[in-house]
Amino acid sequence: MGDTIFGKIVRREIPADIVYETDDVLAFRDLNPQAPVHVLFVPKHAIATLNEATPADAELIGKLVLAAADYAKREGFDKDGYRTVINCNEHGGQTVFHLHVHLLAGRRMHWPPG
Ligand code: D5M
Repeated sequence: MGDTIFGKIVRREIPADIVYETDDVLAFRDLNPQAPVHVLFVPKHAIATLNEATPADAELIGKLVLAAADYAKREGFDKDGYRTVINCNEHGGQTVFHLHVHLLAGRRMHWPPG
């Protein structure tokens, strides 16, 4: 699979506002925030989309989602709540083809999403 801007951020080749890191996951603020808090959680080992994920990726994807939850708790977003989103391909609104979880917080979210 091709490299993306998120791969460059993971390798520290381009700057990002990094807010959280584990051995397997990096999180940084979205350049185009859709909520007062908008952080992207990316696995350091790239998977293009959820379509490419296999059972071998189950542990990594679990760690990715748990990283978002851990950060949300650490920052105190857990009480009021927050939203996590994974977009997939064109209709899902995916623009960067390195799997990532959006964490949105700091305001009430709408449903259904647009
Ligand atoms: O989400 C891709 C998101 O990535 C979108 O909200 C913009 C954001 N983005 C794009 N480039 C950058 C950089 N360089 N830093 C931080 N955030 C970035 P998707 O679900 O693929 O639409």
